[in-house]
Amino acid sequence: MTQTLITAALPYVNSFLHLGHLAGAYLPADMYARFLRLSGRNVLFVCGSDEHGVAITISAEKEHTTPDKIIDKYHFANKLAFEKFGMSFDIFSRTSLPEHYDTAQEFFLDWLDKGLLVEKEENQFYDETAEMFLPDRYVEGTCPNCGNERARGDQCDNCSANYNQTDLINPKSVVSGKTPVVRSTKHWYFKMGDFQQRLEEYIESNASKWKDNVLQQSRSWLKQGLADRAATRDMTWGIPVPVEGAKGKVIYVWFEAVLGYISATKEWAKLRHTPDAWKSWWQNSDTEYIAFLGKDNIVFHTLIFPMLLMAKDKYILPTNVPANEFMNFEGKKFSKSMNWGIFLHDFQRDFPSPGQTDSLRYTIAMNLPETKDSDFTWQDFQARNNNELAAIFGNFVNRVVQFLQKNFDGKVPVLPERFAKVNDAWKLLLEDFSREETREQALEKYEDKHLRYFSPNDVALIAALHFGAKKVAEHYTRFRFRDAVTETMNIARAANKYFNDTAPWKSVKADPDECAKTLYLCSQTISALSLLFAPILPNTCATISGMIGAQSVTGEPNAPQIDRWSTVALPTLTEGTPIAAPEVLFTKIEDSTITEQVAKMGGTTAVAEVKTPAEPSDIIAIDDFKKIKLRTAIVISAERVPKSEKLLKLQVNLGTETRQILAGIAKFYTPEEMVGKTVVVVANLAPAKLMGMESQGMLLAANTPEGTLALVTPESVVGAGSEVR
Ligand code: B3M
Ligand code: ZN
Repeated sequence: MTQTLITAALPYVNSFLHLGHLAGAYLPADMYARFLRLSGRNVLFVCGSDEHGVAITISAEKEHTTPDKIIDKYHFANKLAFEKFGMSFDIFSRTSLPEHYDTAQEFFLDWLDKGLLVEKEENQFYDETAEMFLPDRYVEGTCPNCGNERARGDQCDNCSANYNQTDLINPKSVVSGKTPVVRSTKHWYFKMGDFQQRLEEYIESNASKWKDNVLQQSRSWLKQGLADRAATRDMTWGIPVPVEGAKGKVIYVWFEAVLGYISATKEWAKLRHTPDAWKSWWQNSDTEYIAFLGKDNIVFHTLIFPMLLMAKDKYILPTNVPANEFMNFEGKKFSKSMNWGIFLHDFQRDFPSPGQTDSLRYTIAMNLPETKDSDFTWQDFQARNNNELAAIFGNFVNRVVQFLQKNFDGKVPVLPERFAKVNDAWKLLLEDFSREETREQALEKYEDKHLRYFSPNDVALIAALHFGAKKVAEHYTRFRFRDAVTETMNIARAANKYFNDTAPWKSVKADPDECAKTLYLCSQTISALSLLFAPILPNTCATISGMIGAQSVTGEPNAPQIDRWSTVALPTLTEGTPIAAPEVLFTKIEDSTITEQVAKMGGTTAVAEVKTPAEPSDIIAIDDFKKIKLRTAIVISAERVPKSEKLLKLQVNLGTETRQILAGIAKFYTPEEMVGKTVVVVANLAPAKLMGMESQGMLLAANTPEGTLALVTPESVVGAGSEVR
């Protein structure tokens, strides 16, 4: 198969994208697409918004607006957020386009023609108050499979079970909150049983390549036996069932959304003025098709979608479905209602630079939930940025470029006479390497042979590039993205080690020829790293390309189809090429920044105990106490106030705002100790001036028997801005 079609699940446009979406499907899909393009493969990467179904209409009701306003709002917001995140889609389409209506209706009529749809009157939940049938998520209840009390009508988020909504225990209408009644309604049912055997064969023929979680879910569905499944719903929002007498019925969202990949490809073809070009992807046995998605979408892509494609004939089926598990945030499941998690657009507002976007991509990539659920923490984000990207990759580039500025006129060194043949020798070395499987074998066999032009350090560096790139490629090909990223960073580590081991700051005086060669190798390594990191850090790699005067090659769509990956270890920069002054590729992230972000997540109500004063005359009414607004706050920064023994100047985050507070605690707490602490603040105290500075609140602290002060802090993590009462 010579070309690869990549799809990423079409996100519902009922909410903003959060980092969990990126980890589940989008980042691996983008890394994969970029890697393949950089390897010279013909790639088409397709995505778009999923704009129908109950997820959208419920959101519209919640936001007191209409579904078409909802889809516009989130479609454009998500599209922009994806762009800033560096998603290299060839097209990001939407299922509300006429193209998609035509495609979905065409498929539906074809199923009807082929006798694959049967009309049946069946029982469904009906809300008598709202006077409507309750499709899918319009009903909630207890999962018949695991007992989760907040299971949805079509699927349980806890155990991923799918069932008939009338199987729900204790069902409640989401619209009125009342218990629905059962009424009969007519629908078109897809005869899935007809495809049982072909689907079994399809799944088993892929068993050696597919991930365990994907196989297991698919097999367990098949084991239960495929029953008829309603392909229509009683709703007005959606694609109308193109049959007479079907007023008020639409095609079930899952039976049309998956076809959205095809419609999106049609739109892509149309925009390029080659309207038939979509066929060379979807109806071409030379296409390998990889579908990326999160674990809750598996069977829709391994069974339902293939079934619809089989039914239509001529279409290719997914070659692989490398679905991921879920990513949690700071140890807890993402929850929109609890404000727990990180929305992409919030991240982009607080960390707008392209380098910071890359740090996010890197951190998510290192924590991809490939085999089990994983966790994103802000501390990890900081550590990955500071200790890996900045300290290893950024540092190498920086040291080399600075050294070139200082000693080589800011240019790739011209090779001295003694080393004039280095490029030829380099080629020969790589030819020898390419005969060996592993780096160890290669070094053992060929190191000595090449010592005429290269030092052992040089040979080790070139081996790291060659075998590293090979290993990374293998990981990508097997959908092991975490390993791919780890291995890429190991190459950068080897580069740093090379700089240390060759110590050019010594050889520049002791052996200038050797130094020139070392820096020649270092310059080539920067160029190689800018390619190897491109699938993960496209922005940074584009910046580096600019610095070395090279064309930016980051696996973007429509770039010339050249295999650069397999020759990445060869020198590409010519002697004397100017290298621009170093740009800071990764800025260090301070503790206070992280504290601030942690403070923004979540926020439940804290209850502090209040002791009744001893003297009856001190007693106040509850209403008097209620006048004092106590809130938790997180200390973002702290510093001593010059000429004051007592005061610390603090910046504290109250959840919705940051305030400056001057606190008389300098004798008992150092500024360093204070940063990151959660304190209790009187939030509605009139501002006061202390030593010429404004203090916008007061901290609570208790007197200790030793005559010192002890801060009042909540016993468990509550976040910033929680009410204390
Ligand atoms: N819209 C799932 C989701 O956004 C769903 C995927 C459709 S893929 C065709 O969670
Ligand atoms: Zn369940």
